Amino acid sequence: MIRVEVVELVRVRMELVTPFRTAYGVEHGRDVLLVRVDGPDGEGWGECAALTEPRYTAEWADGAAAVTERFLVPALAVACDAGGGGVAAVDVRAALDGIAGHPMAKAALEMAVLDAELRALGEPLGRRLGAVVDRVPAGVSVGATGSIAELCSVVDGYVTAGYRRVKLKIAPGHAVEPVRAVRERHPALALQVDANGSFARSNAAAVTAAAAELAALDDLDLLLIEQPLAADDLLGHAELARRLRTPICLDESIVSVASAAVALALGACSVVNLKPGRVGGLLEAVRIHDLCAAQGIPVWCGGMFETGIGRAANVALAALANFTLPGDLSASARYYRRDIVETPFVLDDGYLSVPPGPGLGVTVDRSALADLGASSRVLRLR
Ligand code: OSB
Ligand code: MG
Repeated sequence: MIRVEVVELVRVRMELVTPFRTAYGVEHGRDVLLVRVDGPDGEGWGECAALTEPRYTAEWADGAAAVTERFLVPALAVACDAGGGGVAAVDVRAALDGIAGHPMAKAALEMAVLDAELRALGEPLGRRLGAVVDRVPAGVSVGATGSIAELCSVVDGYVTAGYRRVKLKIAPGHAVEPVRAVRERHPALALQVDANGSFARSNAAAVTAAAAELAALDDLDLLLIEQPLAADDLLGHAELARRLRTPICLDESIVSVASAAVALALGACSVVNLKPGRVGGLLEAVRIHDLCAAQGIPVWCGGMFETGIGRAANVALAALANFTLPGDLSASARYYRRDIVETPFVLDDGYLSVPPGPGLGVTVDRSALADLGASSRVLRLR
């Protein structure tokens, strides 16, 4: 239980070190939304995973800020009033349940309350979530490039830096040649691909066309193919899984424990990408982790170009036992010239360390925020 008197919404534009091309568009940076809760028990920080534009999923940063201010913070205030001024992190989700959708906005507020609660208790997030290791292998997600030669040189750089797994973005017509070229240069590299749902909307002809192109990947020894079809096309993914040898992994399709249970029951995937923002919070992510563990389905932690704040949460989550594949968890410097936490995440022998301190275990760098031109809005709960 933590008493919340103030919610501060901090906005900051963060430019990516290199633009990131996917099947759905190019990301040049992120309009980051941070949520800070404060009160007599201390402060806590959360980061909203929403990107600048609603292309990956429906959420977007300005929309998340608006729904947080207008609906989520008032709902949290109601819960705090009912709880004598305070709320427990485990109760945040239910407190926000009256508002439909907006999982990334909700996840950020839950993260902030969880951070505050854990800091007050002196308990690290990893311990609360059930972490079993103190460092996690780092993977890197590589955007599409203008040429295969450029892709190979980018991948070479990450392999040299020590990344333990590489993910390549693919799209229809660009799913095989670039991946084959990387595989030929790096025969033993842990390699996987992500289509961001670009292989068509739900219809049988589209699944057949996707299978025809993606079948060529079966000889390239990939760990998995991530989200080939549209988010809602679970039957299509199940059909694809029957036609391909490479495991199918779902990202955009998995939005809750319930959707994960359906995907597993249908055989739509045999691996799950878990992003706390996409599923509405770290605590829901743990429940999906547990469901997958019980069914022998490995999970790994996806990324949303998080700053050190969201990264700290992802790394703690990825330290749970059933995160048996490396995540999209890269060093701060792979994303941003300057991170907004005092101790940026660095690669150590291809691993990132789980911060051992209380809560998220990171200290927000207010001077970095100021230098980056951050703005802030302070909302009072009463
Ligand atoms: O599909 O996994 C994805 C980034 C933003 C939105 C969606 C995705 C991604 C990535 C990069 O692949 C993950 C990262 O390194 O943070
Ligand atoms: Mg993905």
